[in-house]
Amino acid sequence: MKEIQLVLSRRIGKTPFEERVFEQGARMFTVYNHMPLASIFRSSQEEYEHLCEHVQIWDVSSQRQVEVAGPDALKLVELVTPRDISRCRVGQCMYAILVDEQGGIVNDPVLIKLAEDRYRLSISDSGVLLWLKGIACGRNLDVDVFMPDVCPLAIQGPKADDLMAEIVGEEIRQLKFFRYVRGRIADMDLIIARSGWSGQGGYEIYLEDSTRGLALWDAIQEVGQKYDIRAGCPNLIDRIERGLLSYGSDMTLQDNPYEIGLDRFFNLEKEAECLSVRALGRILREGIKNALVYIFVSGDELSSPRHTWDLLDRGDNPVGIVTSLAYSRKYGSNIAFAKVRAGFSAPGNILSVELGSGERRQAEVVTRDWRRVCSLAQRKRG
Ligand code: THG
Repeated sequence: MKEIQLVLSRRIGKTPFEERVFEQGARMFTVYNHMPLASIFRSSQEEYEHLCEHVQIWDVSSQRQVEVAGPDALKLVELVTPRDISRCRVGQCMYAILVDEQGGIVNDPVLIKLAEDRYRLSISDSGVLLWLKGIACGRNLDVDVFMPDVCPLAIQGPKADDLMAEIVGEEIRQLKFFRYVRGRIADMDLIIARSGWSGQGGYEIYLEDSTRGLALWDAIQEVGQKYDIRAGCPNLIDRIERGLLSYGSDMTLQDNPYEIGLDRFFNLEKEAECLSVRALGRILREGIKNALVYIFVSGDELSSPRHTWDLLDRGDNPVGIVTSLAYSRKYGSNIAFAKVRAGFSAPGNILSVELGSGERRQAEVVTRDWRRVCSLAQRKRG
């Protein structure tokens, strides 16, 4: 395919680390929250293998921060997510899906509680700032909603623990998943969380002064040399194997959290007022019409669809779409997320995928629960 170039104008934000990302070989980018986000350096497969064995440093500044601060901060956050935020403590992160008054998914941020009256949402690719400002205005809430000068940098891979222990101290090894501490790197006070968008584990460091981005990057990379650290980016193969969903691809405002299986992160019993509770209750009563499932697509290696591919039943009726796909050597198959009509979501169901080229491939529903894909896929092969 002909190479397309991306023009970086003022409308596309500059990240504090991007110079290093460009220098260190990023070849392809996407735009995420109006910021450049690398998607390939060498090849997804090569980077996947390196990520599974060593450690990588990722510029994920495009996971923009939306801060909610003031006396009504908790009230506003509770309004926009069905998750029970009253149980979140300072020092904790929570995967807090945002749902609108009709039950549609607005975003799926990682929420960080900084203080009783101060929260940060580390957002996926949609307009959370304006949504929250609109609600705060409309309800006369006493809060500030703004994007602070804060950018996350991810350190992912099995050697992330050794690397970070060497940089900030041995105690960091004890940090639990989705907890954060304050640490010091390159003379900066930073929030360091055990989180990140990979299946290989690691940390996310929140830079609070964009003029010091390169200093932070260089300090980590210097110590990282002996761990074979490389610049990288979220990896498609790894994230599909791990079951991490991407807003805009695997879920949109048109989908509700039950279809996507994200209802495991909330229940409708929480005490605080919430915009989506009534709609979610109605959706439950009326029945869930679609399901996000894991499928295996037969044949040789395919690349992820630019537009969604249709899934057809045996009578050639469209019954769903493929939302993300990658070839997994671990499972010896193309693996994908697909959104299908509820009647077609049972494991073992055979469908066909209509590729853009007109070619057809067989697709088998493997499981509705992507956390179980590993065991199922291994059983299938064994
Ligand atoms: N880190 C930070 N911000 C982010 C992302 C991130 N913003 C955008 C995007 N990623 C948000 N989406 C997700 C999706 C999944 C997870 C994190 C962010 C995730 N999920 C775990 C899982 O599904 O197993 C754990 C969820 C839990 O147990 O609470 O980590 O990556 N800063």
